[in-house]
Amino acid sequence: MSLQNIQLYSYYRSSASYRVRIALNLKGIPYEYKAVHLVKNGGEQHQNFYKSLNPSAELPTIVCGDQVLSQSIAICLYLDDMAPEKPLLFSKDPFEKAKILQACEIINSGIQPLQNLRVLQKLVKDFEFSETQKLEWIQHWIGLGLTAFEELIRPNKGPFCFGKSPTAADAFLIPQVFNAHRFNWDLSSCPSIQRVYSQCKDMEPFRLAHPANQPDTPIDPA
Ligand SMILES: N[C@@H](CCC(=O)N[C@@H](CS)C(=O)NCC(=O)O)C(=O)O
Repeated sequence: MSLQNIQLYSYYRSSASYRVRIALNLKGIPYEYKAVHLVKNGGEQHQNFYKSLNPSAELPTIVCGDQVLSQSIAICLYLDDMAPEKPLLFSKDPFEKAKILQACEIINSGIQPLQNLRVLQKLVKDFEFSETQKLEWIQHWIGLGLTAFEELIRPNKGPFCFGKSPTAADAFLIPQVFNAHRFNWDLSSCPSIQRVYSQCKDMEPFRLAHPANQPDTPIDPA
């Protein structure tokens, strides 16, 4: 896959898509936005066309010609391998790279899957969760994950998660902070995360990737 003419299958509020939007912007790689609505008509991610790109029926997916890739960590690693001359999302140093992956995985495996749409739909449909129970569930997993993330990055002086320039850890953290705000999880116990958020939020690669600024953002986002 060359990094020319990339298409990104995305949904404005999908946090995993938001990570890849930030990563592409940080690396200065242009892309065409292909919207997949996760809710409309039972979810366009379940349509055959999209499942032929990603059998997991999840966003994001990048496509370039006949080359197709999903899973945000895999995509970010690939972008670094293909464009190492651009700012790196992971470090060249093996240990620093592994620490960045550790941070990404706290969000990618420890929080996001537990608040994913299909999980919440199952809790409501088969276990009769009320809106209040659903919110408590989401807040519980956000709290566990972000508290661990805070401990992980606290020894660093910043201003980003791991030093003076943004990495994949920041590209994963900022969408999760968006969800913490969305689901009213109080970040006051996480000063390092708040510092990173203040640093990133107005930077162009992050601002352009924000759910409020996407081609499929509704005029009145719920
Ligand atoms: N680990 C995956 C997570 C992908 C994922 O769960 N995407 C969500 C949106 S953030 C999705 O497409 N959910 C659709 C559904 O639950 O039906 C990644 O990093 O790309």
